[in-house]
Amino acid sequence: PILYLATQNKHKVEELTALLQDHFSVLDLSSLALTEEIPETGKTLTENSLQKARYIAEKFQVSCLADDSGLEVEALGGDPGVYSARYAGEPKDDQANLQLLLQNLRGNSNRRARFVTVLTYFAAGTYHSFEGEIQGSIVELPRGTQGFGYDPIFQPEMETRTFAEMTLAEKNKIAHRARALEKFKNFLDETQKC
Ligand code: ITT
Repeated sequence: PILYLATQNKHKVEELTALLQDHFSVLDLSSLALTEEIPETGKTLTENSLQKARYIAEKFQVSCLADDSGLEVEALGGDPGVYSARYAGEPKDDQANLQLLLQNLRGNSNRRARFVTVLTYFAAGTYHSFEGEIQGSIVELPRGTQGFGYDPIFQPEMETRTFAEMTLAEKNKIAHRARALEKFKNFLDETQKC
């Protein structure tokens, strides 16, 4: 079966494709005539994930999987959360977001944070959502060059390296996105048994 990834983030495409290619022929949006940004106006990760999946599924009549993710920092009351992509304003800028987060946490000894991903699978008019999370902490200074987004400042619990110091395969063994995807795969296995 063919599965479109309803995301305009090439790093998500990479991570998701690595985990899904045994189950699907995975396609990104480059083969669809999409010129606009996928609308994303919800107040929660779940709303946004569904909105993005529905938009692509209905516009192109395809089965798809959307991903909405956020970094929740305890000392910042859960920010940037659903606003993670535009924390430092428009246009989206990963480096500016990460620097602003470090600045807002400066001098704060509570560095606890978690990453959350909500995946939504939209196929044949119905949808299902799957959440994955990982606990960790925000380091003082960025480390590592792999990954994307907030990876250089997020160190998962029980690890000595940030996500940006791990290979894609290492990150994909433990990360929020991979955990949500594990639930999606279990769902597929269950429904195929019926
Ligand atoms: P799409 O909406 O097109 O999927 P996006 O990049 O806008 O792509 P989100 O709306 O989910 O994605 O925004 C999530 C933000 O959090 C964005 O700034 C990412 O860089 C960051 N982010 C998401 N997953 C991450 C991960 O695994 N590691 C580090 N940062 C991540």
